[in-house]
Amino acid sequence: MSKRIVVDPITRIEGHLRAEVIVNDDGVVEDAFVSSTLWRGLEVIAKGRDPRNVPLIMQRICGVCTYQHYLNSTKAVEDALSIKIPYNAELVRSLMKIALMIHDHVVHFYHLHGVDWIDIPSALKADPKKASELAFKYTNSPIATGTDVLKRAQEKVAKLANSSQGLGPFANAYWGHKTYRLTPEQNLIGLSHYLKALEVQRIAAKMMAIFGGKNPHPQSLVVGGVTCIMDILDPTRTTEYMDNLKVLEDFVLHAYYPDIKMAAQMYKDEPSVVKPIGVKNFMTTSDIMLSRDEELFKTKGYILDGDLSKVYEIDEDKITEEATHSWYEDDEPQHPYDGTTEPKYTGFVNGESVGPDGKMTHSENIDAKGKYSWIKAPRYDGKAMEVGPLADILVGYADNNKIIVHAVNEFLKETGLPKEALFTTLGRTAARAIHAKIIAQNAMKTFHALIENTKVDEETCAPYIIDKDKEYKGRGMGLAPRGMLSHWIRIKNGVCENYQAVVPSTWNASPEDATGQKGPYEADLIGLKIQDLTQPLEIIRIIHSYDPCIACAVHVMDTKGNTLSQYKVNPLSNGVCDA
Ligand code: NFE
Ligand code: MG
Repeated sequence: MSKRIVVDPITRIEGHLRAEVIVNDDGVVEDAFVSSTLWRGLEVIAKGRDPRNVPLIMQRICGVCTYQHYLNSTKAVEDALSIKIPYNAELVRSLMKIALMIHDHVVHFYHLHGVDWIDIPSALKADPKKASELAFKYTNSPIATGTDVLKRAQEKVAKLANSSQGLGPFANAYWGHKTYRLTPEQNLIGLSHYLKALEVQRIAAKMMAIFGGKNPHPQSLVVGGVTCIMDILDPTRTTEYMDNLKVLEDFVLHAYYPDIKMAAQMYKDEPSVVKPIGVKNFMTTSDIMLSRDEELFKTKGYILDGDLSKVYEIDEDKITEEATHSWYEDDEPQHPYDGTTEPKYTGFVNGESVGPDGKMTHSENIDAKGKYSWIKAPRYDGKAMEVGPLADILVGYADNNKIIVHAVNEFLKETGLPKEALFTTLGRTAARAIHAKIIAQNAMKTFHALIENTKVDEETCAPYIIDKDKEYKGRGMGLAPRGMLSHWIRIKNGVCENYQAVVPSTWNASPEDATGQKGPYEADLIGLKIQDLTQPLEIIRIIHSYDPCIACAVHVMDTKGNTLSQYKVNPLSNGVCDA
């Protein structure tokens, strides 16, 4: 008899996501549904606002890819008003993106997804000396793997384990699960890098703040360019960026990437991560300016059904979002310029699912026949698409982007994996490290281009006017850490008339559409064998490989419109807020 497993929340950090799977008697997933249980409605808030303010509001979609919505929203307004921004502004925006990308990739692997691969308590059993020697197998210049550093990492976790809080941030996981494949020594290397990555992510955040004023939510972009001219022209600021970039590059090349090689070698026979993925259509767009004529990810295109022999050009008119199974009024596919976002919450239905003791228990379940998620279903020409680092890598590979081809071939050679392994969960997690490596190795080109250009040109902002008698429309497209992101604006009477953001996690976490076609998360779960129904680590590992960001995907409110909380700020109270 089939059984239902509910995993909720799948991520606590980036908004609420729920997965429900139906398994057969062999523990194999026969059907899967993924639901975002959170709605924010930022696209609705944009309406009627001055287009120059909209990017600042859109930035609040997410504090993780914290710069990305600000940037793409700014680009959308610039596209609508036909503004060409100065080269310096392009380069600075690119440098901020580079910092964001590496920040996000490192945080994803170590702090959000790494513990799906690295069994932390197992690291306490490791011999630090052996682990220290082992680290040289994966890189000639390992980081944070000296015997003393590894011993200290063990001591830190042992102290947590013996404290009243249990394992602290490492509590509540499926430690010891049969599908963990690393040895204690390998787990210890991963643990040490987890701790080191906390420092590295802080450095990356500082880099964004050098040109952005602060992080999260940098403040230096305006429609027309950037405002950080004094930082661009100050050698102490630019040198600080450069020095920090070297730290990031070092960590990516000598910790993150080697750890992924280690994981790839050890997990290549673990069926749950090498199961072929469900949606084999991948889409990406060009991004990351290196210089006036060079972009790192050059291709704006897509591949279909895993076929690496043909790259298709994107026709933006074919991008739609529909809501047959999403909690919005209009079911029909809509182009984002004309997209609507009218909430229509229908809730969950009574049912049962496997409880923590393995017995069936009453639960509120997803209404698979009706509406079941706040996430819409984006489609390209009616097709579901995966976006993200794996898509960027695969489409670039298919398009013969030399940098990408070299990086992918090197990874396959170093790990002994076949090309097909890219089309798996393991491939998706590896692609993100390859992405980080490619960015880290090329970022200095953008930096030098900025230094050279500021010797002859100090422009950072282009003038423009908004004619209230004219109607405009424009979109900002680019790569966010989780994939292709687009913001779409219509301007009328000098204000935003309509706004839609079609976000990476929306593409990937999409529910079914009217034809029954599933989005990547759902399709990926089907066929998955779960070893222990009370410990569905395999589900979590697959979903985390996409790095779901539900704050982004549905852009908080109580569904009944109730006030959640009220804040009274007293400006004379030395910064203390009364909640
Ligand atoms: Ni909130 Fe985001 C990214 C965007 S969502 S993290 O990357 O855009 O997918
Ligand atoms: Mg949207």
